[in-house]
Amino acid sequence: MAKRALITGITGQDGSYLAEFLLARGYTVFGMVRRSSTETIQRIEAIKDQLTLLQGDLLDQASLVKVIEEAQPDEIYNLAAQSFVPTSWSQPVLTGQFTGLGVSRLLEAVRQVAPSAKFYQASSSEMFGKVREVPQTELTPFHPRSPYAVAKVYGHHITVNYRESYGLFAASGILFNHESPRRGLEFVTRKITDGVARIKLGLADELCLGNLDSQRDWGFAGDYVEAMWLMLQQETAGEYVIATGVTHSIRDFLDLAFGHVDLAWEEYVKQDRRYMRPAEVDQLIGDSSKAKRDLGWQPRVDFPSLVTMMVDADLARLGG
Ligand code: NAP
Ligand code: F7E
Repeated sequence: MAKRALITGITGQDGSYLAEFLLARGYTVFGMVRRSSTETIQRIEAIKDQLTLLQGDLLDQASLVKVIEEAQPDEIYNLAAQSFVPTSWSQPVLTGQFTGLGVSRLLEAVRQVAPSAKFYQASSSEMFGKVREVPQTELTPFHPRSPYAVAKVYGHHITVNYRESYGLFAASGILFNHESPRRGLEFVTRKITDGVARIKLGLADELCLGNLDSQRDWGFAGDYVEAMWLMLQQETAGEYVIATGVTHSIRDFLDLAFGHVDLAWEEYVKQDRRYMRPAEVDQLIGDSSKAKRDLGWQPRVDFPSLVTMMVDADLARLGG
């Protein structure tokens, strides 16, 4: 019989890639979506007929119980969150509710309704924040630098706690930044590739950014959803760092993205204090040796291919 998977956050970047990945492996896929006055299913438009979408919200316990009762999942992927770091300073309580306590609500519903389901929690490299060591591993202490990161630390620990308290199969992937043409437009990579395409096509003449010096370990979202799935195929649940092991600055990203269309970014990029953060994460670089060894996972798309894939997709979307 086909395995059943439930994805929260199915309308987001990762949710859409994971849904495609699971459908291709013969899964019956359920997606939890929250009510909205406008449609939010653009990223899953092409596959929506193969999905069962169920209405629920991480803020509403009863809705989570009902969604799990209806889906009867073998595997649950909790990808839903308020995921944009700057918004976590302007809406810290809401971020704590969605991104932190939302995990408790979902785990409680799993414990009550489907205790034998395997559970995946989307933890984040942002938990390392002001990093205590380089590169970061599963054992590196956390020092979160934003309300988002603090909420993710809570979500991470409560996942471990439900495993230890109730014996749930609850795994946590500590994923470093991963991007794609489906990345939200407000995140720096997509903001740059969209800006490059607009400038190249004569639709814009500048791009305003914040801190150009921070460094990130950027991978491709399509590679990273495979790691989520692999974590739930193991005999026992654990924590895994998922990263490329290579770090680049925003300036490196600008060099490649503008260079791809034969433009010099220095002529178009302006720095704007509005995009600076109250506390910054300066440098992230992950060591995913454990995932490579235990899951057999490794990234396929390298940094230059990721940047050019995103620029080309934005050029095509905007008519270039
Ligand atoms: P995303 O594109 O921002 O998607 C977030 C998803 O969560 C959307 O489907 C959104 O639904 C849903 N959501 C938000 N609040 C909700 C609520 N109260 N109830 C139900 N659904 C809600 O994020 P992503 O980049 O795919 O990331 C997926 C997960 O991985 C997130 O938990 C993120 O924090 C985490 N993560 C991401 C990265 C990364 O680099 N991308 C790295 C580490 C961890 P709407 O469409 O209705 O807004
Ligand atoms: O910022 C700098 C900014 O917003 C990256 C989320 O998926 O990954 C993501 O969080 C860096 C920061 O991603 C702009 O200061 C400069 O240093 O693309 P971002 P993030 O904060 O790393 C982690 C792993 C997650 O878990 C999160 O959910 O870029 N930066 N100028 C800028 N950033 C933005 N957004 N906009 C700028 O104009």
